[in-house]
Amino acid sequence: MSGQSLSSQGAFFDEPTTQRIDLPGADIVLHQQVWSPERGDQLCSQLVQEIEWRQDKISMFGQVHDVPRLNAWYGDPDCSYAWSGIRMNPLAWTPTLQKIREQVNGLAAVQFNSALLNLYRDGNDKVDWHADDEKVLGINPVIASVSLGVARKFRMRRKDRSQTPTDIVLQSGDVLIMRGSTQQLWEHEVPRSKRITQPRVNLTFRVVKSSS
Ligand SMILES: O=C(O)CCC(=O)C(=O)O
Repeated sequence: MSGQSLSSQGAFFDEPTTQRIDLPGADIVLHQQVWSPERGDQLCSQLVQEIEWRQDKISMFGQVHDVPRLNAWYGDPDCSYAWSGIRMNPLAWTPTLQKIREQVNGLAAVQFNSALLNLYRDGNDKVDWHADDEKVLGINPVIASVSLGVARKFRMRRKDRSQTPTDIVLQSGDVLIMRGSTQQLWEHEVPRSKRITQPRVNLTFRVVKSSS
């Protein structure tokens, strides 16, 4: 494991807890167990079945590859989104997503209008270093990231590399909220972890300012 690890690994809390993650230039709060681990795992299985997952492709150095995870984009009707040349029109909120959205809106005090969903089928799936800094999200976006299913490392590093990367272990039922200059100054990844055999669903709620 690289860097320091900030979150409890495998800890169990009876009550939701809120922890500020102290990283220079970042504004990050981790809400642990917004859903119990059991409820988080149930929601994960439900979303694996219910969501219209898509296998996107990415072109790198003249070759086309599968993106190493499945994705879906849900949102209000005018919230289309594009990243790495992939354009996504929003699917309509399902009742399950709508309930999750309402809870996350309350936690963050933000009315999110869209969510990017990632399905990591097992530890081979990953997301590479990036920041959620697309123009359509505006300056200093608020991103609320819901984790359901198996725990995975969420690694953060400063774009200027002035700090050792930091690992935050995200457990089933956790919500990580990033605000302020976090996306301007920091990048994140979910690294591959070959020994993990269970799925994880991640939902990053966003406010898309206008059609991209
Ligand atoms: O799975 C995660 O925790 C992070 C997902 C992510 O970085 C993204 O959707 O932009």
